[in-house]
Amino acid sequence: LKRVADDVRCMPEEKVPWFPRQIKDLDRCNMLITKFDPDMDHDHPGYNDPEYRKRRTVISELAFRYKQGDPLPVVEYTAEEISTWRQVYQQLRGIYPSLACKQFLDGLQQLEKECGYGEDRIPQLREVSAFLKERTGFQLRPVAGLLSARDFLASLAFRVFQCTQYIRHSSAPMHSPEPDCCHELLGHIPMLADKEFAQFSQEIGLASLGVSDEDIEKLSTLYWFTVEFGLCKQNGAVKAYGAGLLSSYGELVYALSNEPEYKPFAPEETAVQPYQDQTYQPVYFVSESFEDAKMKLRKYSANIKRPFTVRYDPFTCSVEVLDQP
Ligand code: NLE
Ligand code: FE2
Repeated sequence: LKRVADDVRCMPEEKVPWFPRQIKDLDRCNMLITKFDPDMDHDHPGYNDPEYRKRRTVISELAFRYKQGDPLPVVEYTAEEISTWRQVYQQLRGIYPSLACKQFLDGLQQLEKECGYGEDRIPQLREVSAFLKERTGFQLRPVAGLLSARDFLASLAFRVFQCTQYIRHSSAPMHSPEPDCCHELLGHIPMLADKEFAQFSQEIGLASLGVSDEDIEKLSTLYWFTVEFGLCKQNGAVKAYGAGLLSSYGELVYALSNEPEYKPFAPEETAVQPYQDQTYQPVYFVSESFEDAKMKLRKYSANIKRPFTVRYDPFTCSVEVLDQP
């Protein structure tokens, strides 16, 4: 393998989209999708609540100002915010044992024992990031809202998970179309405490660097139906491993109710399935096991065409770009 010139514009294939090469380049991976913004979307439950919108602005500022390597911002949550968290936590905690996959339950148990998870307080990103770093090398960075798929996936290549820090509106605790701290802390973090899942998440990230818009779209659709809304068989029962389900009481119950449509997980087909991001999914993909979903998605990612290969150097936290052998 020979090393190619540092500048991607010099590569044989002309139009390789820019991608981060060093962990500090993630400061440039902050393209937001203003889809469910409480200031712009009339259907957002916070649209008519000026207090809530003000609070969102304050918390967004923390993310906009953040630079890689800064200590993670600490948010003093209000009594109302903690009460929303409590409601979400209590309700979900009650149904996790019967509906969540084993890897998730293990992770959550560790977080409750060692990272202050519980219904009485909202964990701070700073402590959760330190916990994950020790377990799987993942770290968190704050983000102001829903990110573009390309930027979100790119951060995974560096074992960085971009997390929102605001909480959903108190009038709609059971489901939110946009990510919030309940979604990150309850849906994603327990899974990211699993070594293999962490490895697999980074591989998806690496596979996304510099690929075409079309491949990003497919990869993010796959991410959607697995990491966000995936179901898998475990000991003869169907369980949830997707973070979007594990942070929404309403959708978690619905997804395992036999009411929606279920299809076997098959990457080529799943990658082109149109998806629903306003409300519950009409269709879920079920894999034979958690491992099966991981293996199939990993295989798919590894086969995406690129005129170069990438390799992560954990010593320098950077991505090396190499010519195709
Ligand atoms: N529907 C999820 C929830 O209510 O927590 C959020 C999904 C974000 C993709
Ligand atoms: Fe998510």
